[in-house]
Amino acid sequence: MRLDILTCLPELFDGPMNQSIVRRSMDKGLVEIEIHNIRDYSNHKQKSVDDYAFGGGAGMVLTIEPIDNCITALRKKRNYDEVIYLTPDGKTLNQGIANGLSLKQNMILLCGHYKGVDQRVRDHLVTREISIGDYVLSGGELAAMVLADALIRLVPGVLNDESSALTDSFQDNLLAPPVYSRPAEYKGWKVPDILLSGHEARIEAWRHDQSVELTKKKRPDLLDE
Ligand code: 6GU
Repeated sequence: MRLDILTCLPELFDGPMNQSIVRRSMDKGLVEIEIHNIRDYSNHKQKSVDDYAFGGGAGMVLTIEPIDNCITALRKKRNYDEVIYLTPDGKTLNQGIANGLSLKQNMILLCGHYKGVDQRVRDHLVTREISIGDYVLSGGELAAMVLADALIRLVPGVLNDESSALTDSFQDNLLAPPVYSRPAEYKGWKVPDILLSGHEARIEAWRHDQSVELTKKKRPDLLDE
């Protein structure tokens, strides 16, 4: 999987994209991430990437030219399966969307800022719009990192225990069961006996039961889907 992330704040990606699973996936050669500063594609003397909105109103708009220049330059090098715009009015990200996108090869993630991007970018260059929830962030960068993380951990070979992505909460619309580790008793707080029984089939049944009960209690909406 290759992700090309377009942003006017590339420094924001320095930390999170160089840690743990993301770093390892890149070191293993399973994932490539390149951050592009939209400013580098501006034809203005001041390298500006935003301008006033036609018709007036507060807030600057990311202009189409640098974004189109950047996407055009990238498209000359390879084909892209998706150009994803991160925006609070996009489709809310969930595990199903992440699973689907994790099968794609090359994707461009475009981070919005200010009052958003020129509508023509959305109409003509973007193939998909994704939000990470019903609240407003100051830019699409954190959302792009959330999406990247959700996708990268699904790429085969990225997780050490390949089955572990499959047992995540949400993977089958059920919350994950509780987990315990040593000691078996701490301050009188005990681990459920069944988990110490060594009875694999019964343990599996118990875990599934717990998943269903937890989901009913905490996220009944998932059972309706
Ligand atoms: Cl993708 N962008 C911004 N700016 N805010 C958000 C979001 C995205 N998703 C939820 N809130």
